[in-house]
This record gives sequence, C-alpha cells and structure tokens, in this order.
Amino acid sequence: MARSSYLGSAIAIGLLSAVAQTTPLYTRANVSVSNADTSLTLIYQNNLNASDEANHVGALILDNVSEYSAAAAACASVNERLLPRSTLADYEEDFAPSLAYQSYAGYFDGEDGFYVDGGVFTTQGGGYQTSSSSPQGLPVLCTQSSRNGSSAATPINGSYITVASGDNTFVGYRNKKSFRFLGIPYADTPSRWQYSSLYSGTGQTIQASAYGSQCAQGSSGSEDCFFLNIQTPYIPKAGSRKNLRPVLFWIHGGGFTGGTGSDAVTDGGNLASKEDIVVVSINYRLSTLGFLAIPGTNITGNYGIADQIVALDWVVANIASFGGNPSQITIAGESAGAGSVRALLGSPKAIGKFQGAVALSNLGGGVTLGLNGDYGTTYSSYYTIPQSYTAAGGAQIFSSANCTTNDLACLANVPAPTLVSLPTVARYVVQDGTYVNTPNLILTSSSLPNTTTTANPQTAHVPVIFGVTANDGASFTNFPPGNTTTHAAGLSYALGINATWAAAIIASSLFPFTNSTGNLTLDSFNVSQRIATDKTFRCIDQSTLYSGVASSAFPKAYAYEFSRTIGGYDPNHLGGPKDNDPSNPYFRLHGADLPWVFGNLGSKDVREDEDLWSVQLVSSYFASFVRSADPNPEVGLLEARGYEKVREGVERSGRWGEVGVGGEDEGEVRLLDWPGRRSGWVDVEQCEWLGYGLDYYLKGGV
Ligand SMILES: *[C@@H]1O[C@H](CO)[C@@H](O)[C@H](O)[C@H]1NC(C)=O
Ligand SMILES: *[C@@H]1O[C@H](CO)[C@@H](O)[C@H](O)[C@H]1NC(C)=O
Ligand SMILES: *[C@@H]1O[C@H](CO)[C@@H](O)[C@H](O)[C@H]1NC(C)=O
Ligand SMILES: *[C@@H]1O[C@H](CO)[C@@H](O)[C@H](O)[C@H]1NC(C)=O
Ligand SMILES: *[C@@H]1O[C@H](CO)[C@@H](O)[C@H](O)[C@H]1NC(C)=O
Ligand SMILES: *[C@@H]1O[C@H](CO)[C@@H](O)[C@H](O)[C@H]1NC(C)=O
Ligand SMILES: *[C@@H]1O[C@H](CO)[C@@H](O)[C@H](O)[C@H]1NC(C)=O
Ligand SMILES: *[C@@H]1O[C@H](CO)[C@@H](O)[C@H](O)[C@H]1NC(C)=O
Ligand SMILES: *[C@@H]1O[C@H](CO)[C@@H](O)[C@H](O)[C@H]1NC(C)=O
Ligand SMILES: *[C@@H]1O[C@H](CO)[C@@H](O)[C@H](O)[C@H]1NC(C)=O
Ligand SMILES: *[C@@H]1O[C@H](CO)[C@@H](O)[C@H](O)[C@H]1NC(C)=O
Ligand SMILES: CC(=O)N[C@H]1CO[C@H](CO)[C@@H](O)[C@@H]1O
Repeated sequence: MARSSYLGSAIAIGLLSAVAQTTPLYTRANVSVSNADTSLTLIYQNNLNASDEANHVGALILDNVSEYSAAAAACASVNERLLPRSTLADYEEDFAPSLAYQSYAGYFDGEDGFYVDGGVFTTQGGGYQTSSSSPQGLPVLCTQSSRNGSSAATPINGSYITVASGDNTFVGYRNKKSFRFLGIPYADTPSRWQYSSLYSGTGQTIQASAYGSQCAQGSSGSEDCFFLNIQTPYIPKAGSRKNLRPVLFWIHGGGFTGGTGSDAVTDGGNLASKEDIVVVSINYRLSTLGFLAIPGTNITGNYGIADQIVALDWVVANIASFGGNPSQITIAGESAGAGSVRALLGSPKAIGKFQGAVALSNLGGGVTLGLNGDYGTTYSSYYTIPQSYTAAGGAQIFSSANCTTNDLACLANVPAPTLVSLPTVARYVVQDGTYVNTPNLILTSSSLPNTTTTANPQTAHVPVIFGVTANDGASFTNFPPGNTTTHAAGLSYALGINATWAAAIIASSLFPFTNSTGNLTLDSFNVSQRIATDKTFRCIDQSTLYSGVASSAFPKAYAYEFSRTIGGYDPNHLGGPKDNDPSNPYFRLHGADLPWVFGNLGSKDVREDEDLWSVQLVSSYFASFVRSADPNPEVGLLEARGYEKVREGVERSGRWGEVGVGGEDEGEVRLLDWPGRRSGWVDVEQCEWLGYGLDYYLKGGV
C-alpha cells in the first residue's frame, strides 16, 4: 500500500499517469512539486562539456519509500516516472558514477538499492543487478524531464517546486543541472541611502522562477533590486537538516557601478551538479545609490556592502531549507566582488557569518608610487567619508543633478537612471565606523594578543584564496598608438605616467624591455601590463597572503595565478593567441577566470581539449575549497564520481600547497593551467620597488 503522503492530489496523479508515460516532455499538468514528504536529490553527471550536454540525462532521487508498490506514486508526485531500466542501461556511464558518489558521500547506499521501473537496482559488486524481490524502505530513482541546463531556458510544466522557509514559501523549478530559486527578495526595499534590512514579509508565496531586476546601472536596472538566486542539487525534506551541502556565496564584480547576480557566466548550475555544492548569487546597490557618503550627515555610505551582509544574513537564516549548510559558507567574488570579500573579511558586521573567502583579482596598491594606481587603490584602502565625498565629486553630483549642494531632498528625487549616469558617481567603500572601521584589512602581529593562538579580532579568522589572472593589468593599460617611437613613450602612454616616472622604471632595470616581437608598441605594452598587473593586482595579494599567514590572522591561505584563460575584459582588442592556439603567447585578461571557476565555458570557446580539462580541474579546486577549506580535491571523491581527467590533472599538477612563510613552501603560488604548476612568489623585488613588499600589511599597511 502506498504511503498516503505520496498520493498527493488524486486528480494530479490521474492526469500524470495518463499522459506522462507516453509523452513525458510535453502536455504535462503544471503541478508544483513539494518536499513535504521527501528530500529531492537531482543527479546529473556533468563533464562541463557544453557540446556534450545533449548526450546526458539525469534523475531524481526521492527518500525512503515504504515499498516498491509505492514507488511509482512517489515519482508521480514529482511529475515524473520510475526510471526505466533501459535508461539506466543506456546511460550507465552517467548513472554508475552519480550513484557511486551518493554512496561515497553517505547520502544513499547504492548497495542496498533504489526502486526503479520493474524492480530494485543496486550498485552491488561494482556492477548492476536488478531484482524483483523488493526490500522495504529504499530510495527511488525517477526520471528527470527537465532537459535544458541553460540559465536562459524557461521552466517546463511539472518542473516547479515549492519549498517553505521561514514564514514564506518559494516556488522555484529544476532545470537539467539543479534546482533553481531565482529572484528571492532578501531585503525590504529601503528609502534611498537607508540601510537595508532583512525581508520582513510573512505568509507570502514568492514566485522564484525568474531573476529579479538588477540594481540600477546605466539606463537599466531598478532600485528595487534586493534579490538573490540559489542553485542547489538537493532539497531536504521539509524540516530536515540532513546532508546539508556547503555554500558558495557569490558577490559579482563591476567596479561597484555595474554587474548582477544573474550573469550567465557565473550561473551556479554546473557547480551544483558537478561539485554537489549550493551556489548563491546576490545583487547589491551600486554607484551613488550604493556608495554615497556625505560628511556631517547621516548618509555614511557602504549601502552596497551592507546589502551584501543582509543577503548573507538571509542565507544564514534560510539556506538550510534549500539544502545548504549555514555553518559552511564561503564568500567569493571577482574584481569589485573581491574588493567586497576583502571588506567583509574586516567588517565587524560580517565576521562570523562565513567560514571561508575567495578573492579573485581584487584591486589595490598604487599608493606609494602614484603610478596611475588610483583606480585600484580604493578597492583595498578605504577613504574616510570626507575623502570619499571629494573623490566622488560629491558637490558635482548635486550640481549636475540640478540640486543645491547638500539638498538631500532634491537628490532623493532624481530618477535612479539619471543619478547613476551623472558625470561623476560615488563608488568607494568608506570607513563608516560601522561596516568598515579600519583604513585597510588588519593583518599585523602587533594587533594580536598572542599570534600563534589567537585570531585577529578585527579580521575574520578563516581560510582564504587570493589570486590574479597572469595579465590582469593588461585590461587596464592603454595600448600605445602606432606613432610611438620609444619604449619610454610607450610606458608613459600605457600607464598614464609622466616621463620622470617612465625613466625611473627603466633605470630600475626591474621591468626590462625585451624586443621579443620586434613590434615596439606591443613589446612596450607587454612591459607596461606587467607593471600594471603587479602594482594593482599581484603585489597586494602577495602581501595580503604573506602578512595574513605570518600574523596568523588567516589560519591558512592559498595563492594562484591563472595561466590559461579565454576572453576577459579586453578594451584594447588584444584578442587571444595567434591561430587560436594557446601555445602561442596571449594575455590572460581580467575577468577571464570566471568560466573556469564556475565551469561555464561555452562550446564555441573551446580551442583544444586542454581548455576543457583545465576548466574541469580548476572548478574542482575552487569547489573543493568550498567543501573542505582545501582546494586539493579528495582522490576518493574523484574516483567515486569518475572524474578521471581531474584526477589526472591533480596528479600531474602536484599538491596545491598552502602559503608558507619561510621554509620550503614559502610563497607557494599555483599556476592554473592544464596541468597546473607550482611557482614561488612572483616579482617579489618588483613589488618591493613598487611599495608593496611581502610584509606591507604585516607592518601595518603603511
Ligand atoms: C502547461 O500547463 C498549462 C496550465 O496548466 C497548460 O495550459 C499547458 O497546456 C501546459 N503546457 C504543456 C506544454 O504541457
Ligand atoms: C506553472 O506554475 C508556475 C508556478 O506556480 C507558474 O509560475 C507558471 O506561470 C505556471 N505556468 C503555466 C503555463 O501556467
Ligand atoms: C525510512 O522510513 C522508515 C519508516 O518511516 C524509518 O524507520 C527509516 O529510518 C527511514 N530510513 C531512512 C534512511 O530515512
Ligand atoms: C535551452 O534553452 C535555451 C534558452 O531558451 C535555448 O537557447 C537552447 O537552444 C535550449 N537548448 C536545448 C538543448 O533545447
Ligand atoms: C537622516 O536624517 C534625515 C533628516 O534628519 C532623516 O529624514 C532620515 O530618515 C535620516 N536617515 C537615516 C538613515 O537615519
Ligand atoms: C539640469 O538642468 C539643465 C538645464 O535645465 C538640463 O538640461 C539638465 O537635463 C538637467 N539635469 C538633470 C540631471 O536633470
Ligand atoms: C600619435 O598618434 C595619436 C593618435 O593615434 C595622435 O593623437 C598624436 O598626436 C600622435 N603623436 C605624434 C607625436 O604624432
Ligand atoms: C611625475 O609624476 C609623479 C607622480 O604623479 C609626480 O610626483 C611628479 O611630480 C611628476 N613629475 C613631473 C616632472 O611632472
Ligand atoms: C627590435 O628588433 C627588430 C628586429 O627584430 C629591430 O628592427 C628593432 O630595431 C628592434 N627595436 C629595438 C627597440 O630594439
Ligand atoms: C604591433 O602590434 C599591434 C597589436 O598587435 C598592432 O595593432 C600593430 O599594428 C603592430 N604594429 C606594427 C608596426 O606591426
Ligand atoms: C566534448 O563533447 C564533444 C561531443 O560529445 C566531443 O566531441 C569532445 O571530444 C568533447 N571534448 C572533450 C574535451 O572531452
Ligand atoms: C599579550 C599576551 O597575552 N601575551 C602572552 C602570550 O603568550 C606568552 C606565552 O604563553 C605569554 O608569556 C604572554 O604574556
């Protein structure tokens, strides 16, 4: 006798059993699935090969059905059918590792078996045995009719799922790769320049199957933009906190003036399915709406940063209902998102709410030499409110908005698209005394009562990864015009520096010009982008990691440099390698790391198999860090999941060691490629000369 809990609506099941068996993909009733009686696990063997997606199918696993006779109704309750044995056979290479991993992770014991169409399916003895003798109380394998894994695909009938959390219910859906809950409101929309607070609605049914608006930027977006998105491989049974997965909390970049959590390149579906983690992405206020700070008023700035922390609060409070572990959250971001991660590492309002941090291509440095470094400095060295107001051209914000200076009522009435498009906008993290209360991240021994045992109370004591793309700075360097006749002139133009500084660089002999292509502008640009990468990206990361480990502010830390990328931010139209062959030289640009971290390389982009293999390897590194605070994947997990290329890559690359201070592992920097390689600190002397020695932060960051 079927458990009544799986019967659901008799009408719905009647409809489904009549139509679903012959045409599972079409003309299905639009009935939303519930987790009231069972957990739902979405399995999909994901090799990240976009060209290969059509050749794979997944399945749903439901909990603990009382007996075989109840299994069909259980699948019908999720608008699916018992998985046919023919599907298991046809896709054995998908199901064998997916189910082996379920056993490896301790979720379901494949040797006990699963109910499938016609009997029980076990993974016993390394092979498949079916049996019609049906033990009681097994999980059940159901078909998965959502066959499109694109973030742009609209949900199909029958794929909706309703989950309760807090006092609200959320209607999301599943696609090929994960359950998705999009456009969840995490905060009430406050008045302008008020701090947001946790969403206060109760008893609401929130449609979470489409992204919410991005925050106002350019002529698009809205001030009503307090949305987050969840991609998860697993929904626990309502009220259960069993088997919760680690959470990646993603903060997008975009210079604090642009970007969105709904960017397809950072969609979490591939990580959710390949790595069995929960991915959350958020929106936060941008530009003058997110960062205006006015001296002597109660407009104290950091609204965008405060939004991120409210989103984090929402995740801590609710993510367990969506399969995520609120005690195992890694915050991560790229560019301004990495600047946000850095700010949260030092924010008293955020410390304690996350357990790991990843900063991809954060900006900073540039203070000492003033080498046009200012565009990066403010991401890591925080202005006071008066400094920020001056730098943002605060008075000009009022005047260009046709408001009298400090007429806040007037400014509050300027339409958002106008405000964020004025000639000058606010976009700086500031020392507001509440969210950010230090001039930079504190990584000094002297601030520690006892360096070996005690966490720096001003800095989150969590494992971190910081790193760069090999040529991050090339994205922010001007390509010299064709009439450039000397390297000095090339340096001046490329870096926006005067002849005195260009001469000083050449005299230092630290950044030698090599006439390697015979093309003066290209060769000169090549030197300039090295300087730009060091001064704005690399040196600050190395001193942050060295200082953080030496002071024990961070319990451990990892460093990387991307050596293989595609695309990225390319205002100079530098393009990729000649003949699209990665063995030829090319620039690894800012932002080109995202498809690697998220496993989202498009089919059109792949130049050679190694590209995809390195994406498989690198996404495993970052997800492993989210899972275990160690980027080195467990070999047992790779074996269980059948990730042979990742395993090969891990072996050939060697262990990604922690940053050490002194000794043999001093300055372990992982060069991410296929396979990866180990390097020591890069350009130490150059960084010293640029003013950012390894102990820059250890000495207080001055
Ligand atoms: C989806 O559901 C709606 C509403 O029940 C129905 O009108 C429509 O025909 C269904 N579409 C498909 C393709 O099954
Ligand atoms: C199907 O149900 C979902 C969730 O309730 C709803 O958002 C969607 O509009 C419905 N689709 C159709 C075609 O009725
Ligand atoms: C399955 O359900 C039975 C009866 O409800 C319960 O005793 C048993 O612990 C459950 N097993 C699992 C693995 O949840
Ligand atoms: C998936 O959906 C996207 C967006 O609608 C569409 O472009 C793509 O062709 C679909 N893929 C398949 C395999 O149907
Ligand atoms: C700031 O002060 C103004 C005027 O005194 C008041 O209307 C507004 O609510 C205050 N804002 C905050 C965030 O306290
Ligand atoms: C300010 O006033 C000028 C002159 O009337 C007008 O051209 C301009 O569009 C106004 N700017 C804004 C932001 O309203
Ligand atoms: C070089 O070319 C640029 C435009 O590409 C021009 O602005 C500049 O005046 C030229 N400089 C010289 C010295 O001819
Ligand atoms: C060159 O630039 C540096 C840094 O901005 C500045 O300190 C210096 O005064 C400038 N020198 C000349 C000759 O303009
Ligand atoms: C660079 O090398 C080319 C030949 O490859 C030569 O013509 C040119 O003069 C060299 N330029 C410099 C600045 O050394
Ligand atoms: C030098 O290289 C740049 C970038 O590839 C190119 O735009 C430029 O035309 C080249 N100059 C010469 C003289 O070949
Ligand atoms: C990706 O999938 C396509 C289509 O199945 C296949 O031809 C190609 O070899 C795969 N690439 C890699 C690197 O496995
Ligand atoms: C500031 C402080 O508490 N220092 C202590 C650190 O630990 C050493 C050895 O246990 C003590 O001697 C210090 O007093």
